[in-house]
Amino acid sequence: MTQGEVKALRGTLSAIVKPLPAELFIRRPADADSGQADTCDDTLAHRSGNAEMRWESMAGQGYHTPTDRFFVRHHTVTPRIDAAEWRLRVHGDGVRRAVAFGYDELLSMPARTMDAAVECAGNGRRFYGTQQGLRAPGAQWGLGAIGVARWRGVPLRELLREAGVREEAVDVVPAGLDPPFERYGRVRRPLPVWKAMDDVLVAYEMNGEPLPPDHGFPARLVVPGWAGIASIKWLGEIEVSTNAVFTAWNTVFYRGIARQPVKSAFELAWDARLPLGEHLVLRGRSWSGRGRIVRAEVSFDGGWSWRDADHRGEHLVAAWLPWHVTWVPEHPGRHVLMARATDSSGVTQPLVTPWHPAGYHFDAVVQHPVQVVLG
Ligand SMILES: Nc1nc2c(c(=O)[nH]1)N[C@H]1C(S)=C(S)[C@@H](COP(=O)(O)O)O[C@H]1N2
Ligand SMILES: [Mo]
Repeated sequence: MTQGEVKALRGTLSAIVKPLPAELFIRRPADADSGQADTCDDTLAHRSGNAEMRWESMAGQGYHTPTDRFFVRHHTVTPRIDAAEWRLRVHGDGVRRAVAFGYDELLSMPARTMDAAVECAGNGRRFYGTQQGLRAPGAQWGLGAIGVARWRGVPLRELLREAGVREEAVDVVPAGLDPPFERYGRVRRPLPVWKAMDDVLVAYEMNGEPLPPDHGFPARLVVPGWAGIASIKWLGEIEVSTNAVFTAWNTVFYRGIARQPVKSAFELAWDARLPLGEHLVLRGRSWSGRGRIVRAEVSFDGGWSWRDADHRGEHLVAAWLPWHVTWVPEHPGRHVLMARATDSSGVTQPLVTPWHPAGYHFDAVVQHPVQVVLG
């Protein structure tokens, strides 16, 4: 086989279509040694599509996460869908009539643009083990299972209105066209009808381009503030039900979670090398699914004292707040950087997150190690 043939073959076997260069991504395979098959992220390692964004790759970037480094999280593989053949069906006993939309039809409807984060509920899971001494099963994400993009599409409520939502409707259940996941069938995550009618987008564009295959082409949901699983990719159908609906994705996995908690990250590599005695500008971002970020603080002494970080007030409800602080490292060797934020609901990141058996919603301050070296 030629190099090209090997590459092509690998392409057909891998879960993710886009390149995953090591300077942009960390692969996070399913948790092989947990012995626990019932956690969502425990797909077989060779099929699992977990690629974490390296936070240092956001340094020098603008507000949005460029698509080439946006994290990817799949239950199986990226399906290749022909937009000309594709239909999005809206049906169920919660609507007056079943309707279907083609790709061109969707593109011709009144569109909205929205800056919003998509973040995996398991983002930060590894710190249950590394900081709190109790490892949670599942992909061991650092803080890079989040991205903020500029999404464009049609508000979900417009599609639901065309189908005529009944007063008795309770749940809206979008399903993906990716292959069924183990014995659980297609990825389906029920949304309460109030959220579906509020701010959910049926997105067909990401950062000004058609959605790429890995991020849901031809269309995906973007559910602001909620755990990533709500933002179903490769939408094929939406069932509206007058009963509460239960699927694996609100019972076995991701049970009882909706809004994402407050978190913060530095745009720095893990164990980054920083020059001694220089005026450094350290940058980071904070976000919350529950409101705007109103304050970001940084500590260089293990949490004894905190300094306010500066920001320009660019803090959108459903996205993140970029901030920066200056620091002159005065001693060589290992240091720990800490950042914490407060959102408009009044919540400040704690030092310890209560244990969660599936490792969701780690929101404690992360201890970020750096090495100060002679410039
Ligand atoms: N159809 C489908 N939608 C899906 C998933 C999936 O496996 N299949 N994964 C979900 C999860 S768990 C997350 S965190 C986000 C990740 O979105 P991204 O890959 O665009 O970053 O997609 C969600 N939507
Ligand atoms: Mo996720």
